[in-house]
Amino acid sequence: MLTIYSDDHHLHHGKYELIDGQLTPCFEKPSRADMVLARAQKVKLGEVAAPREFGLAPILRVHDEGFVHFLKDAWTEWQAMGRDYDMLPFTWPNRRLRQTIPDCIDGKFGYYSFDAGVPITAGTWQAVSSSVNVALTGQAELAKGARGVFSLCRPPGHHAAADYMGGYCYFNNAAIAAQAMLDQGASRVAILDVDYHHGNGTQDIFYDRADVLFTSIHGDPRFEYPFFLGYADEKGEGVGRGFNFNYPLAAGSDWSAWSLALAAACRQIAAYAPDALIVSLGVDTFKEDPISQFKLDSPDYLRMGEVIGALGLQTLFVMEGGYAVEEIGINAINVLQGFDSVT
Ligand code: OKS
Ligand code: ZN
Repeated sequence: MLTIYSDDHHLHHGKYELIDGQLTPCFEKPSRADMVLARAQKVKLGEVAAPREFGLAPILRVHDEGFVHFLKDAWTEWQAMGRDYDMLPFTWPNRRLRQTIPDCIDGKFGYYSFDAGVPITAGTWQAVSSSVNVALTGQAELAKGARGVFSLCRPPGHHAAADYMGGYCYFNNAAIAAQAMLDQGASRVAILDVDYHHGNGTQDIFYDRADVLFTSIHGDPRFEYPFFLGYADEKGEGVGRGFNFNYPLAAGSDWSAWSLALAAACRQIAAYAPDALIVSLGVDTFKEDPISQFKLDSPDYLRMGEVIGALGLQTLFVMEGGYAVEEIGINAINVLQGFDSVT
């Protein structure tokens, strides 16, 4: 399988995030993608290609213009305040607060985010733009006829909605790739989000649409981030009703429970008969993941890839989460090798 990868992700390396009330070194760090790339090369998964530049147009098909320009100019505005350390937001427009866009950078950051898990550094814009290009280059290869392509995106994207970021995610790489497929003539695209966390951003972007089916298997939001979306009764709205499916699972879920949800999601995807499938590939479902509570083991990821491959669809894998850095390469690449083994 072809992998799309850029070193530009190294330009994004936040220092701290808030976990359990403590400022902690960021779990979402450059070594994650380095380990996945190293494993792809070690097992000779296939060619590794650099992304092409797609510019802002495909991003603006999904994201709000004010949001995109906020992200583009944020570091410059921050520096103009005499600050040279990581940006973090700290105030959000909660219930009964005004949904207005303040002039100052701190106010704007709160407006365009939903948590403090999105540090902005000097290289963040370059890294997040490049991550989108990695997804779009993979999409272009799929459009040319590839059966499967791996977009090794970093930073990840599935928590980012049209006009807000959060949870290590800035631009929604998978959603931008899905919209590009539709814009190039696809009628229906399915997204399967296997990351441990609910893909709230992707769900929100396509919630009122029937041309994208969104399915997600994740830690039950009653106990797990992002807490405020990802419940089983979220089925879509308007013409999008019946095109959104969530499988929240209990803490401690292993492959036996997880694979039942996968089988159900795959039945829905098959019934939808999409032109292509996008997999939001997070491997934070792993038993040793430091911030997650599922119990998948490394061989389970081979099975995951086989089940996804058995759908027989053209499939774009887009990297999302996974923080057990020692095993992230083995686990992510196992999914792709499992997929390749049935094609
Ligand atoms: C707290 C971050 C909470 C978890 C963020 C989860 C990111 C992730 N600062 N999403 O898939 O892996
Ligand atoms: Zn995750």
